[in-house]
Amino acid sequence: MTTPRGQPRPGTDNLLESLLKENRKFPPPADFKAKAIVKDRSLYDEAERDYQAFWAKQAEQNLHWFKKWDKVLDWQPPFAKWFVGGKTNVSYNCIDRHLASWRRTKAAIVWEGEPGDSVTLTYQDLAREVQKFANVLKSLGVKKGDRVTMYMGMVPELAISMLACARIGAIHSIVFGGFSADSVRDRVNDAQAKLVITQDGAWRRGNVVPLKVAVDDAVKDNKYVDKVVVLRRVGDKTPVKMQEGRDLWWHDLMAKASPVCPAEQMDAEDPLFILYTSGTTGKPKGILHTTGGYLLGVTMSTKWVFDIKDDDYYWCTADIGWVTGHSYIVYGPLSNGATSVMYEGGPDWPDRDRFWAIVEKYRINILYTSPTAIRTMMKWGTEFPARRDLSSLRLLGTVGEPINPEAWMWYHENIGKGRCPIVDTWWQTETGSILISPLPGVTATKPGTGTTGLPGIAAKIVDEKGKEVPPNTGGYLVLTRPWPSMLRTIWGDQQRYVDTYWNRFGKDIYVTGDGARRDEDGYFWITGRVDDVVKVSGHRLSNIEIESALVSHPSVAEAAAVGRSDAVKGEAVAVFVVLKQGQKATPELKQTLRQWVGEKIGSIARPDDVFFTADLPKTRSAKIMRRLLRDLAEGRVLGDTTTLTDPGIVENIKQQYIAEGKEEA
Ligand code: 7RM
Repeated sequence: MTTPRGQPRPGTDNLLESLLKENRKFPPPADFKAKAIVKDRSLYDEAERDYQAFWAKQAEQNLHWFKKWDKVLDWQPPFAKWFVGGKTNVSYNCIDRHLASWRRTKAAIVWEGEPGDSVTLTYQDLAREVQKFANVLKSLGVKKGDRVTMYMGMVPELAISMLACARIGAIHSIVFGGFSADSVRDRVNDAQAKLVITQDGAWRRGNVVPLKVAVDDAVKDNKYVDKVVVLRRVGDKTPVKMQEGRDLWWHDLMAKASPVCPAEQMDAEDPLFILYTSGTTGKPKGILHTTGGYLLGVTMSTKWVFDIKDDDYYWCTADIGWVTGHSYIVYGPLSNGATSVMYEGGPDWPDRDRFWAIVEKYRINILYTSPTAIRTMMKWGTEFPARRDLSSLRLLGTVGEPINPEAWMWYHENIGKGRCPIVDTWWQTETGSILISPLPGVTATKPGTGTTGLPGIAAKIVDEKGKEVPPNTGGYLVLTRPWPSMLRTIWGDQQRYVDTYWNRFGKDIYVTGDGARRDEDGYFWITGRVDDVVKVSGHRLSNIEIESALVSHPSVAEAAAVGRSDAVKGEAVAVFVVLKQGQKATPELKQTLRQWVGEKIGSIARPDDVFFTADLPKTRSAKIMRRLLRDLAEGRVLGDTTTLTDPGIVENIKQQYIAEGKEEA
């Protein structure tokens, strides 16, 4: 295993250095605290006394159950079952229970579309659309437990599809619209999806990204998919070929569908969705979340962390194709009966003030975005937020990667005008919901740290042997107690679930894959991944996946991919490529390879730097020395190279680096 980035390598890690110097503290503003849902530490104390009783009480008070559970937790490490025997339905909790009150006419989803479209769906509207689409699913033969893959942009119909699946017990698997046809194929095949939902094309900065053609390619030789539902979004802008007997238009199906479809009574442990995420091998992992525990995790964290109230307009800028969108655009907010704003487009279209224009238009109160977005805005300059009225904002959040204190301060001053608490929320696809975060009315924040575990969550930092380390020492971030929204398994690969998360320090210790340290206040400072996972603009990618894409190119013999730090994106991808005999290392080939990876995986994976090398640095046991390559890609002084088979290789790569002017002075 590589050295955790939490282990300081002096003079090498800018982020870590700035984190170590950070000691500004921001207590909750008095007026915020006075009105906050959580004002004191009693929830933490209660959870520590008996975490199972604590979660049971929350589940009882905050969710609707058709039948109460027999047992709160069945924990056979590393397998957990929560609310055993309980019956509930996620769609019922997110919709039906709000219909009995004044919330029936409240805005559930406020959608801001790209070329000037906008739509507001009240809870009643949502109830109608979801039930209609649930009936469509049934009419297409989708049954409880069947998998449905969605490959869509940020349209309300995506949320409607999710809730319709949840309503009838079908398991959804959403593939981010920026992924390639190959990625869709792998995910559809792995889940053995019966149905795919897509749209003709998606709007992106005034252009159309075709989606249906990618699905055609992805399901070409597929044995399981028997129907493809196509939403018309861009119309004449992109022609689609509808395959007779397989492809059906969303609007045709919906026109005939009945708006009455009662929610299925689901077992608390019935699967809700699969979401593929990059791990340390080339094959993405299908993270499986179930019904009751996941719903409780997102419901409580939304309430506690975002302090969501009935008159709030809440906007999470993530894409629903990632877990943040699942949990904090759709399920968490809707379960709380909140108004969730959903935006289809990019941050700089038609202009760089688009986010702030949306905040102004809807008078957004709570904004949840990523450090990359904040750093991008920071780079664009304060004139863009200054153009707009941001006075409605009362709470700001970030997620996806560590936030550097400079970006935190910029967010605090220029967006929050020094008035809004910032919640830096740490979590993963696997954790289902936020686990480490300040509570805005309780916790004094410091720029760059997610502070402490939420009520009921137990986290610590351990060394190579699993022993807890003293304050301010880097190590591995682990979780030492099961939590309701934890993943249950990896779809179709139980062994990989055990091996990836529970095999290093004991079968009841969850290994997050992150390096971190804890300060004297007990706050967690996440320093980044310690495995072969990169976070580019907060998007999770696997080094090995990128390497596999590269070696599938006819000119490439061998490849290594690493993440290097990037001032805006957090991390960027650098690749080292060994060409096959007779292939010429040309600038054109570099371009071709960058594009190739973009086509194989998705444009987010396109490498920033491509280096050609005659050989890759390997240990005597033939392992690629990625740490060394990372050092090289960052232009750092090289560490120990004594275990290398041929130190000359490194020298060659270094020379190339210098020749391209990448090394610091
Ligand atoms: C929600 C999400 C998970 C990985 C995780 C970390 C990194 C996420 C933060 C963070 C520092 C944060 N899911 N990460 N949030 N690092 N501070 N607040 O991003 O599955 O795509 O990625 O993201 O490395 O392990 S994810």
